[in-house]
Amino acid sequence: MTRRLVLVRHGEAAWGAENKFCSWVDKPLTQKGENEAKECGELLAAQKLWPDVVFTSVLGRATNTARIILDEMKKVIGKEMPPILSSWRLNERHYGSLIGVNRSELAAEHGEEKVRWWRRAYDARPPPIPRTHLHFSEIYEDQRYADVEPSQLPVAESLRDVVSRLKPYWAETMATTVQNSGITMVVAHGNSIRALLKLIEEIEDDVIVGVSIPTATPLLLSLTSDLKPMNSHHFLGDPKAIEDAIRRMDEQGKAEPSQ
Ligand code: DG2
Repeated sequence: MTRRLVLVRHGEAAWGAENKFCSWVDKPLTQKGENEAKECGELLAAQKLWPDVVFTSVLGRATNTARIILDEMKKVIGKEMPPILSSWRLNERHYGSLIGVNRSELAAEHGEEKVRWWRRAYDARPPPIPRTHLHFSEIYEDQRYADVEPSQLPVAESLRDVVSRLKPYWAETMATTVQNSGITMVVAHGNSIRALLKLIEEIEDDVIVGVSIPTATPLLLSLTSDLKPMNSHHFLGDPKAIEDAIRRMDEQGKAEPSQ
C-alpha cells in the first residue's frame, strides 16, 4: 500500500500580513488565512485525501488551520474526525532576536542578501532571543511547554537545528503512524515543513535553500512501506497561483516588497 503524506503550512496569520517574523509567537489567523484554509479543505476533499490522522504544532495558526480544513472536508466526505496530535517539535523555527521584526525593515538595515541568508540558509542561526524581548515571557511561560525540559526549548534555531529537534518525533512517533495509515496530514509551518521534507526526501543542504512553502497550499508525498519517497513532492492546486505565492514569499525579504 502506498502511504500518502499531505503537508500543509497554516493559512496567513496576523504577523505574516504585517511581514514580521512570527516564529514561536502565537498570532491568530487573519480572515484571509481562514479563507485560505477553507479553500485548502475544499481542494483536499475534491482529491479525496481525507486523513486517518493529523499532526500539528502547538501554535494556534496551525491547529486552527487543521480544524478549518477538516470541517470543510467533513462537509463533503462526512467521516468521523481523525485524531489530531500536536507537538512543539513541529513548531516554526525559532527566529531568536528576529521575532517580531519586519523583514523589509531588516533588509533595509542589513541588506537583502543577509535577510535571504537568515531566512533560507541551512546553517543560519539568528542571535538568541534576549530575556528583555517583548515576547520572551509569553513564549517561555506558556503552559503548553510545561512538560518540556527547559534546556530543550530553543532560543534561536537554524534549519539544521529544526531538523535535529524534529528528528526524534519523526522517528519515534510520526513514522510509525505514517506507516500504519493510508493518508497522514501534517499542518505546521514554512520551516518545520522544510525540515520534514529534508528528513524524508534527504534533500541536500544547498538544495533546501531554494525550497519555499506558501500558506495553505497542500504538498503531497507518496511513500513506500519503508517510507522511501516514490517520487518528488508536488504541490496541489493551480501551478500559476502557487508560483506567484512563492515569488511573493521570496519578495517579503526585499527592502521594498512589491504589493
Ligand atoms: C514564518 C516563516 O513562519 O518565516 O516565522 O514568520 O510558517 O509560521 O508563518 P510561519 C515566520 P520565513 O522563514 O518565511 O521568513
